[in-house]
Amino acid sequence: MNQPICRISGQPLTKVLDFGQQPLGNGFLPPEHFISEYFYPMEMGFSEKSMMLQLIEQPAPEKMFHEHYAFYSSTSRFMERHFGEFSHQVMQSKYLAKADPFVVELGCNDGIMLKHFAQASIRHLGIEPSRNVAEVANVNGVRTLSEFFNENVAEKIVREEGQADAFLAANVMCHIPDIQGVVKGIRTLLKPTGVVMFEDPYLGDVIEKISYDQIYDEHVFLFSAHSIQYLFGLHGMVLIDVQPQKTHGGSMRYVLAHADAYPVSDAVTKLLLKEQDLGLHLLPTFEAFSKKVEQSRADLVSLLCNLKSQGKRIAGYGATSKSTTILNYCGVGPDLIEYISDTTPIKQGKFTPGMHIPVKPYEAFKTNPPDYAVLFAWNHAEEIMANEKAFMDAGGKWIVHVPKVQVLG
Ligand code: DWN
Repeated sequence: MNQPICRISGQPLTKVLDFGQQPLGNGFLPPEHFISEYFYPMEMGFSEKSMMLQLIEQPAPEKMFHEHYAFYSSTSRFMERHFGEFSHQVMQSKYLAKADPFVVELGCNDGIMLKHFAQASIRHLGIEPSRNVAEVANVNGVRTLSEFFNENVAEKIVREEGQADAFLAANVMCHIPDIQGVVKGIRTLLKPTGVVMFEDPYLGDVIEKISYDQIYDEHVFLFSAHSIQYLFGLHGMVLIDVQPQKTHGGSMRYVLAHADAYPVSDAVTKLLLKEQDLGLHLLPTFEAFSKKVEQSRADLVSLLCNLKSQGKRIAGYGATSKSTTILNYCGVGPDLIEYISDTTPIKQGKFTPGMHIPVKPYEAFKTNPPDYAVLFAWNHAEEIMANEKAFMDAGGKWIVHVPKVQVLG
Protein backbone atom coordinates (compact mmCIF):
# COMPACT_ATOMS: atom_id res chain seq x y z
CA MET A 1 0.00 0.00 0.00
CA ASN A 2 1.18 3.55 -0.75
CA GLN A 3 2.40 5.68 2.14
CA PRO A 4 -0.65 7.54 3.49
CA ILE A 5 -0.41 11.32 3.32
CA CYS A 6 -1.71 13.92 5.78
CA ARG A 7 -4.72 15.78 4.36
CA ILE A 8 -3.45 19.01 5.91
CA SER A 9 0.33 19.12 5.63
CA GLY A 10 0.91 16.77 2.69
CA GLN A 11 3.54 14.99 4.83
CA PRO A 12 3.58 11.21 5.43
CA LEU A 13 1.13 9.96 8.06
CA THR A 14 2.16 7.50 10.76
CA LYS A 15 -0.45 4.84 11.49
CA VAL A 16 -1.27 4.98 15.22
CA LEU A 17 -4.62 3.15 15.63
CA ASP A 18 -6.13 0.13 13.88
CA PHE A 19 -9.77 -0.90 14.44
CA GLY A 20 -9.85 -3.56 11.72
CA GLN A 21 -12.63 -3.78 9.13
CA GLN A 22 -15.57 -1.53 10.05
CA PRO A 23 -18.98 -0.88 8.47
CA LEU A 24 -20.60 2.57 8.13
CA GLY A 25 -21.26 4.06 11.59
CA ASN A 26 -24.82 5.05 10.71
CA GLY A 27 -25.38 2.20 8.25
CA PHE A 28 -28.36 0.58 10.03
CA LEU A 29 -29.74 -2.01 7.62
CA PRO A 30 -32.43 -4.61 6.94
CA PRO A 31 -31.45 -8.32 6.67
CA GLU A 32 -31.73 -8.32 2.86
CA HIS A 33 -28.75 -5.91 2.73
CA PHE A 34 -26.45 -7.98 5.01
CA ILE A 35 -24.91 -9.79 2.05
CA SER A 36 -23.80 -6.58 0.30
CA GLU A 37 -22.80 -4.63 3.42
CA TYR A 38 -19.86 -2.27 2.91
CA PHE A 39 -16.71 -2.51 5.09
CA TYR A 40 -13.45 -0.57 5.03
CA PRO A 41 -10.20 -0.68 7.07
CA MET A 42 -10.59 1.85 9.89
CA GLU A 43 -7.14 3.12 10.79
CA MET A 44 -6.04 6.46 12.19
CA GLY A 45 -2.84 8.25 11.24
CA PHE A 46 -1.03 11.20 12.81
CA SER A 47 1.30 13.84 11.44
CA GLU A 48 3.56 15.73 13.82
CA LYS A 49 3.68 18.54 11.22
CA SER A 50 -0.07 19.32 11.19
CA MET A 51 -0.70 17.68 14.60
CA MET A 52 -3.93 16.31 13.11
CA LEU A 53 -5.25 12.86 14.03
CA GLN A 54 -7.14 11.56 11.00
CA LEU A 55 -8.60 8.50 9.30
CA ILE A 56 -6.19 7.03 6.79
CA GLU A 57 -9.05 5.95 4.52
CA GLN A 58 -12.60 7.32 4.64
CA PRO A 59 -15.62 5.94 2.75
CA ALA A 60 -16.96 8.22 -0.04
CA PRO A 61 -19.22 11.00 1.37
CA GLU A 62 -22.15 9.75 -0.75
CA LYS A 63 -22.00 6.40 1.10
CA MET A 64 -22.38 8.14 4.47
CA PHE A 65 -24.56 11.22 3.84
CA HIS A 66 -27.62 10.67 1.67
CA GLU A 67 -31.41 10.80 1.66
CA HIS A 68 -31.64 7.99 4.24
CA TYR A 69 -29.16 9.51 6.72
CA ALA A 70 -30.14 8.05 10.09
CA PHE A 71 -29.24 10.86 12.49
CA TYR A 72 -31.49 13.79 13.41
CA SER A 73 -30.03 16.33 15.83
CA SER A 74 -33.28 17.14 17.59
CA THR A 75 -33.48 13.82 19.44
CA SER A 76 -32.26 15.16 22.76
CA ARG A 77 -33.69 17.91 24.97
CA PHE A 78 -30.18 18.71 26.20
CA MET A 79 -28.98 19.27 22.62
CA GLU A 80 -32.03 21.46 21.91
CA ARG A 81 -31.07 23.64 24.89
CA HIS A 82 -27.39 23.63 23.92
CA PHE A 83 -28.06 24.93 20.41
CA GLY A 84 -30.51 27.52 21.75
CA GLU A 85 -27.69 28.82 23.98
CA PHE A 86 -25.11 28.69 21.17
CA SER A 87 -27.35 30.72 18.83
CA HIS A 88 -28.11 33.32 21.53
CA GLN A 89 -24.39 33.68 22.25
CA VAL A 90 -23.83 34.46 18.56
CA MET A 91 -26.79 36.86 18.38
CA GLN A 92 -25.55 38.80 21.42
CA SER A 93 -21.89 38.85 20.32
CA LYS A 94 -19.99 41.82 18.94
CA TYR A 95 -19.45 39.90 15.71
CA LEU A 96 -22.88 40.39 14.10
CA ALA A 97 -23.37 43.66 12.18
CA LYS A 98 -26.10 45.90 13.62
CA ALA A 99 -27.81 46.22 10.24
CA ASP A 100 -28.96 43.11 8.37
CA PRO A 101 -26.50 40.51 9.71
CA PHE A 102 -26.09 37.30 7.75
CA VAL A 103 -25.38 33.94 9.40
CA VAL A 104 -24.45 30.74 7.56
CA GLU A 105 -24.40 27.31 9.13
CA LEU A 106 -22.63 24.34 7.61
CA GLY A 107 -24.36 20.98 8.18
CA CYS A 108 -27.42 22.54 9.78
CA ASN A 109 -29.08 19.09 10.01
CA ASP A 110 -32.79 19.52 10.85
CA GLY A 111 -32.36 23.22 11.73
CA ILE A 112 -31.86 22.72 15.48
CA MET A 113 -29.65 25.86 15.70
CA LEU A 114 -30.64 28.05 12.74
CA LYS A 115 -34.33 27.96 13.69
CA HIS A 116 -33.45 30.42 16.49
CA PHE A 117 -32.07 32.87 13.89
CA ALA A 118 -35.15 32.28 11.73
CA GLN A 119 -37.39 33.03 14.72
CA ALA A 120 -35.41 36.24 15.41
CA SER A 121 -35.83 37.21 11.71
CA ILE A 122 -32.05 37.18 11.18
CA ARG A 123 -30.97 36.49 7.61
CA HIS A 124 -29.58 32.97 7.56
CA LEU A 125 -28.69 30.09 5.27
CA GLY A 126 -28.17 26.44 6.12
CA ILE A 127 -26.03 24.14 3.99
CA GLU A 128 -26.89 20.48 4.50
CA PRO A 129 -25.86 17.72 2.07
CA SER A 130 -28.23 15.05 3.48
CA ARG A 131 -31.44 15.78 1.56
CA ASN A 132 -33.87 14.20 4.05
CA VAL A 133 -32.66 16.26 7.02
CA ALA A 134 -32.38 19.42 4.84
CA GLU A 135 -36.07 18.97 3.99
CA VAL A 136 -36.94 18.84 7.70
CA ALA A 137 -34.95 22.08 8.20
CA ASN A 138 -36.86 23.80 5.36
CA VAL A 139 -40.16 22.62 6.86
CA ASN A 140 -38.97 24.11 10.20
CA GLY A 141 -38.64 27.51 8.47
CA VAL A 142 -34.86 27.32 8.11
CA ARG A 143 -33.69 28.34 4.63
CA THR A 144 -31.47 25.42 3.59
CA LEU A 145 -29.46 24.44 0.51
CA SER A 146 -28.77 20.74 0.04
CA GLU A 147 -25.12 20.90 -1.14
CA PHE A 148 -21.57 19.99 -0.15
CA PHE A 149 -19.88 23.31 0.79
CA ASN A 150 -16.72 24.42 -1.01
CA GLU A 151 -15.13 27.55 -2.51
CA ASN A 152 -17.51 27.54 -5.54
CA VAL A 153 -20.59 27.36 -3.32
CA ALA A 154 -19.08 30.17 -1.16
CA GLU A 155 -18.56 32.37 -4.24
CA LYS A 156 -22.15 31.73 -5.36
CA ILE A 157 -23.51 32.69 -1.93
CA VAL A 158 -21.40 35.89 -1.88
CA ARG A 159 -22.64 36.82 -5.40
CA GLU A 160 -26.30 36.25 -4.49
CA GLU A 161 -26.46 37.23 -0.82
CA GLY A 162 -23.23 39.00 0.17
CA GLN A 163 -20.58 38.04 2.73
CA ALA A 164 -21.43 36.53 6.11
CA ASP A 165 -20.91 37.91 9.62
CA ALA A 166 -20.76 34.48 11.18
CA PHE A 167 -20.06 31.02 9.83
CA LEU A 168 -21.25 28.34 12.24
CA ALA A 169 -20.91 24.57 12.39
CA ALA A 170 -21.50 22.00 15.10
CA ASN A 171 -20.28 18.41 14.78
CA VAL A 172 -19.66 18.95 11.08
CA MET A 173 -16.14 20.18 10.35
CA CYS A 174 -14.56 16.96 11.66
CA HIS A 175 -16.61 15.06 9.04
CA ILE A 176 -15.14 16.78 5.97
CA PRO A 177 -12.09 15.23 4.27
CA ASP A 178 -11.58 18.24 1.95
CA ILE A 179 -11.37 20.56 4.93
CA GLN A 180 -8.86 22.75 3.08
CA GLY A 181 -11.56 23.43 0.45
CA VAL A 182 -14.00 24.33 3.24
CA VAL A 183 -11.52 26.70 4.91
CA LYS A 184 -10.89 28.39 1.54
CA GLY A 185 -14.66 28.73 1.12
CA ILE A 186 -14.97 30.19 4.61
CA ARG A 187 -12.25 32.76 3.87
CA THR A 188 -14.16 33.84 0.75
CA LEU A 189 -17.53 33.90 2.46
CA LEU A 190 -16.59 35.81 5.63
CA LYS A 191 -16.67 39.60 5.92
CA PRO A 192 -13.31 41.11 7.05
CA THR A 193 -14.88 41.40 10.54
CA GLY A 194 -16.65 38.04 10.35
CA VAL A 195 -15.98 35.02 12.56
CA VAL A 196 -16.11 31.25 12.28
CA MET A 197 -17.48 29.47 15.34
CA PHE A 198 -17.55 25.72 15.25
CA GLU A 199 -17.49 22.86 17.72
CA ASP A 200 -16.57 19.21 17.48
CA PRO A 201 -15.62 16.35 19.81
CA TYR A 202 -12.30 17.36 21.38
CA LEU A 203 -9.21 15.20 21.04
CA GLY A 204 -8.11 16.04 24.60
CA ASP A 205 -11.33 14.51 25.99
CA VAL A 206 -11.03 11.44 23.78
CA ILE A 207 -7.49 10.80 25.03
CA GLU A 208 -8.33 11.47 28.69
CA LYS A 209 -11.58 9.45 28.71
CA ILE A 210 -10.44 6.70 26.32
CA SER A 211 -13.62 7.46 24.35
CA TYR A 212 -12.32 5.72 21.24
CA ASP A 213 -15.90 5.35 19.99
CA GLN A 214 -15.66 8.96 18.74
CA ILE A 215 -13.66 7.38 15.93
CA TYR A 216 -15.84 6.13 13.05
CA ASP A 217 -16.21 6.63 9.31
CA GLU A 218 -17.87 10.05 9.55
CA HIS A 219 -15.20 11.54 11.84
CA VAL A 220 -12.27 11.88 9.48
CA PHE A 221 -10.51 14.21 11.96
CA LEU A 222 -10.29 14.60 15.73
CA PHE A 223 -9.31 18.21 16.38
CA SER A 224 -7.17 19.93 18.98
CA ALA A 225 -6.36 23.64 19.34
CA HIS A 226 -2.93 22.84 17.89
CA SER A 227 -4.28 21.22 14.71
CA ILE A 228 -6.97 23.87 14.20
CA GLN A 229 -4.46 26.68 14.63
CA TYR A 230 -2.16 25.01 12.09
CA LEU A 231 -4.94 24.29 9.56
CA PHE A 232 -6.50 27.77 9.56
CA GLY A 233 -3.05 29.38 9.77
CA LEU A 234 -2.30 27.91 6.34
CA HIS A 235 -5.16 30.11 5.05
CA GLY A 236 -4.32 33.35 6.86
CA MET A 237 -6.83 32.85 9.67
CA VAL A 238 -6.25 32.93 13.41
CA LEU A 239 -7.67 31.02 16.39
CA ILE A 240 -8.93 33.84 18.65
CA ASP A 241 -10.91 31.92 21.28
CA VAL A 242 -11.73 28.43 22.57
CA GLN A 243 -14.69 27.42 24.73
CA PRO A 244 -14.91 23.86 26.14
CA GLN A 245 -18.36 22.25 25.87
CA LYS A 246 -19.97 19.31 27.67
CA THR A 247 -21.66 18.02 24.53
CA HIS A 248 -20.75 14.68 22.93
CA GLY A 249 -18.73 13.68 25.96
CA GLY A 250 -16.42 16.70 25.69
CA SER A 251 -16.24 19.08 22.76
CA MET A 252 -14.40 22.29 21.96
CA ARG A 253 -15.86 25.41 20.37
CA TYR A 254 -13.24 27.17 18.24
CA VAL A 255 -13.56 30.84 17.24
CA LEU A 256 -11.48 31.99 14.26
CA ALA A 257 -11.16 35.21 12.30
CA HIS A 258 -9.13 36.81 9.53
CA ALA A 259 -5.59 37.67 10.70
CA ASP A 260 -5.44 40.88 12.79
CA ALA A 261 -9.23 41.28 12.99
CA TYR A 262 -9.41 40.52 16.75
CA PRO A 263 -6.98 39.85 19.65
CA VAL A 264 -6.25 36.27 20.77
CA SER A 265 -7.84 35.38 24.14
CA ASP A 266 -5.94 34.01 27.15
CA ALA A 267 -8.06 30.85 26.88
CA VAL A 268 -6.26 29.97 23.63
CA THR A 269 -2.81 30.35 25.20
CA LYS A 270 -3.84 28.28 28.24
CA LEU A 271 -5.34 25.48 26.14
CA LEU A 272 -2.25 25.27 23.93
CA LEU A 273 -0.11 24.85 27.05
CA LYS A 274 -2.45 22.18 28.45
CA GLU A 275 -2.31 20.30 25.14
CA GLN A 276 1.48 20.35 25.27
CA ASP A 277 1.35 18.81 28.75
CA LEU A 278 -0.99 16.10 27.42
CA GLY A 279 1.29 15.60 24.40
CA LEU A 280 -1.51 16.07 21.88
CA HIS A 281 1.08 17.26 19.35
CA LEU A 282 3.32 14.18 19.66
CA LEU A 283 3.24 10.65 18.22
CA PRO A 284 4.03 8.65 21.41
CA THR A 285 0.77 9.93 22.97
CA PHE A 286 -1.23 7.98 20.39
CA GLU A 287 0.88 4.86 20.75
CA ALA A 288 0.10 4.89 24.50
CA PHE A 289 -3.58 5.62 23.76
CA SER A 290 -3.74 2.61 21.43
CA LYS A 291 -2.73 0.31 24.32
CA LYS A 292 -5.45 1.79 26.56
CA VAL A 293 -8.03 1.22 23.82
CA GLU A 294 -7.03 -2.46 23.60
CA GLN A 295 -7.38 -2.77 27.39
CA SER A 296 -10.83 -1.14 27.29
CA ARG A 297 -11.93 -3.69 24.67
CA ALA A 298 -10.65 -6.62 26.79
CA ASP A 299 -12.45 -5.27 29.88
CA LEU A 300 -15.77 -4.78 28.09
CA VAL A 301 -15.77 -8.19 26.41
CA SER A 302 -14.90 -9.95 29.65
CA LEU A 303 -17.63 -8.10 31.60
CA LEU A 304 -20.31 -8.91 28.99
CA CYS A 305 -19.25 -12.57 28.75
CA ASN A 306 -19.25 -12.94 32.55
CA LEU A 307 -22.73 -11.47 32.89
CA LYS A 308 -24.04 -13.59 30.04
CA SER A 309 -22.59 -16.75 31.61
CA GLN A 310 -24.54 -15.85 34.77
CA GLY A 311 -27.72 -15.83 32.67
CA LYS A 312 -28.18 -12.06 32.76
CA ARG A 313 -30.08 -10.30 29.99
CA ILE A 314 -28.17 -7.43 28.37
CA ALA A 315 -29.56 -4.78 25.98
CA GLY A 316 -28.10 -1.58 24.54
CA TYR A 317 -29.44 1.95 25.05
CA GLY A 318 -29.02 4.30 22.07
CA ALA A 319 -28.04 2.91 18.66
CA THR A 320 -25.38 5.58 18.26
CA SER A 321 -22.83 5.82 15.47
CA LYS A 322 -20.28 5.46 18.23
CA SER A 323 -21.70 2.03 19.16
CA THR A 324 -20.78 0.75 15.70
CA THR A 325 -17.09 1.16 16.52
CA ILE A 326 -17.42 -0.51 19.91
CA LEU A 327 -19.51 -3.46 18.70
CA ASN A 328 -17.37 -4.22 15.67
CA TYR A 329 -14.01 -3.58 17.33
CA CYS A 330 -15.00 -5.73 20.34
CA GLY A 331 -16.81 -8.36 18.23
CA VAL A 332 -20.01 -8.01 20.28
CA GLY A 333 -23.15 -9.28 18.55
CA PRO A 334 -26.70 -10.50 19.32
CA ASP A 335 -25.35 -13.47 21.31
CA LEU A 336 -24.31 -10.96 24.00
CA ILE A 337 -26.63 -8.00 23.42
CA GLU A 338 -30.28 -8.93 22.82
CA TYR A 339 -31.36 -5.64 21.21
CA ILE A 340 -30.57 -1.93 21.26
CA SER A 341 -33.40 0.51 21.96
CA ASP A 342 -33.46 3.84 20.12
CA THR A 343 -36.00 6.62 19.76
CA THR A 344 -35.11 7.36 16.11
CA PRO A 345 -37.86 5.85 13.89
CA ILE A 346 -35.56 5.42 10.83
CA LYS A 347 -33.25 3.07 12.85
CA GLN A 348 -36.03 0.98 14.40
CA GLY A 349 -36.77 -2.45 12.90
CA LYS A 350 -33.29 -2.44 11.31
CA PHE A 351 -30.06 -4.05 12.51
CA THR A 352 -26.81 -2.49 13.71
CA PRO A 353 -24.05 -2.15 11.11
CA GLY A 354 -21.68 -5.12 10.98
CA MET A 355 -22.75 -7.02 14.10
CA HIS A 356 -26.48 -7.10 13.21
CA ILE A 357 -28.08 -6.57 16.61
CA PRO A 358 -31.80 -5.71 16.27
CA VAL A 359 -32.69 -2.04 16.89
CA LYS A 360 -36.02 -1.73 18.69
CA PRO A 361 -38.19 1.21 19.62
CA TYR A 362 -37.82 2.62 23.12
CA GLU A 363 -41.06 0.86 24.11
CA ALA A 364 -39.19 -2.48 23.95
CA PHE A 365 -36.88 -1.27 26.71
CA LYS A 366 -39.78 0.10 28.75
CA THR A 367 -41.94 -3.02 28.52
CA ASN A 368 -39.22 -5.68 28.59
CA PRO A 369 -36.23 -4.12 30.40
CA PRO A 370 -32.98 -6.11 30.56
CA ASP A 371 -30.92 -6.75 33.71
CA TYR A 372 -28.10 -4.63 32.28
CA ALA A 373 -28.17 -1.85 29.68
CA VAL A 374 -25.01 -0.83 27.83
CA LEU A 375 -25.23 2.95 27.64
CA PHE A 376 -24.03 3.51 24.09
CA ALA A 377 -25.44 7.06 24.26
CA TRP A 378 -23.15 7.76 27.26
CA ASN A 379 -22.77 11.36 26.12
CA HIS A 380 -26.47 11.85 27.02
CA ALA A 381 -26.06 10.08 30.40
CA GLU A 382 -27.40 12.95 32.51
CA GLU A 383 -30.65 13.19 30.53
CA ILE A 384 -31.08 9.42 30.21
CA MET A 385 -30.39 8.58 33.87
CA ALA A 386 -32.89 11.25 34.92
CA ASN A 387 -35.51 9.64 32.65
CA GLU A 388 -34.74 6.06 33.65
CA LYS A 389 -35.22 6.12 37.43
CA ALA A 390 -37.85 3.35 37.12
CA PHE A 391 -35.31 1.05 35.40
CA MET A 392 -32.78 1.58 38.18
CA ASP A 393 -35.38 1.36 40.98
CA ALA A 394 -36.38 -2.03 39.58
CA GLY A 395 -32.75 -3.21 39.91
CA GLY A 396 -31.62 -2.43 36.35
CA LYS A 397 -27.94 -1.59 35.98
CA TRP A 398 -25.92 0.39 33.43
CA ILE A 399 -22.71 -0.64 31.75
CA VAL A 400 -20.48 2.22 30.58
CA HIS A 401 -17.02 2.10 29.01
CA VAL A 402 -16.04 5.77 29.55
CA PRO A 403 -13.76 6.69 31.29
CA LYS A 404 -13.39 3.00 32.22
CA VAL A 405 -15.49 -0.12 31.80
CA GLN A 406 -17.78 -0.34 34.83
CA VAL A 407 -21.27 -1.18 36.10
CA LEU A 408 -23.35 1.67 37.52
CA GLY A 409 -26.56 1.69 39.50
O1 DWN B 1 -21.14 13.78 14.77
C1 DWN B 1 -22.18 13.17 14.86
C2 DWN B 1 -22.96 13.29 16.09
C3 DWN B 1 -23.25 14.69 16.42
O2 DWN B 1 -24.19 12.62 16.01
C4 DWN B 1 -22.68 12.31 13.77
N1 DWN B 1 -21.61 11.89 12.97
C5 DWN B 1 -23.61 11.24 14.13
C6 DWN B 1 -24.18 11.32 15.51
O3 DWN B 1 -23.40 10.50 16.37
P1 DWN B 1 -24.12 9.54 17.44
O4 DWN B 1 -25.10 8.68 16.75
O5 DWN B 1 -23.03 8.86 18.18
O6 DWN B 1 -24.87 10.67 18.31
P2 DWN B 1 -25.67 10.62 19.64
O7 DWN B 1 -26.23 11.96 19.87
O8 DWN B 1 -24.86 10.09 20.77
O9 DWN B 1 -26.86 9.60 19.34
C7 DWN B 1 -27.80 9.32 20.32
C8 DWN B 1 -28.68 8.18 19.84
O10 DWN B 1 -29.38 7.69 20.96
C9 DWN B 1 -29.72 8.63 18.82
O11 DWN B 1 -29.94 7.60 17.89
C10 DWN B 1 -30.98 8.85 19.67
C11 DWN B 1 -30.79 7.84 20.77
N2 DWN B 1 -31.35 8.27 22.05
C12 DWN B 1 -32.31 7.45 22.65
O12 DWN B 1 -32.67 6.40 22.11
N3 DWN B 1 -32.83 7.86 23.84
C13 DWN B 1 -30.92 9.41 22.63
C14 DWN B 1 -31.44 9.83 23.84
C15 DWN B 1 -30.96 11.11 24.50
C16 DWN B 1 -32.45 9.02 24.46
O13 DWN B 1 -32.95 9.35 25.55
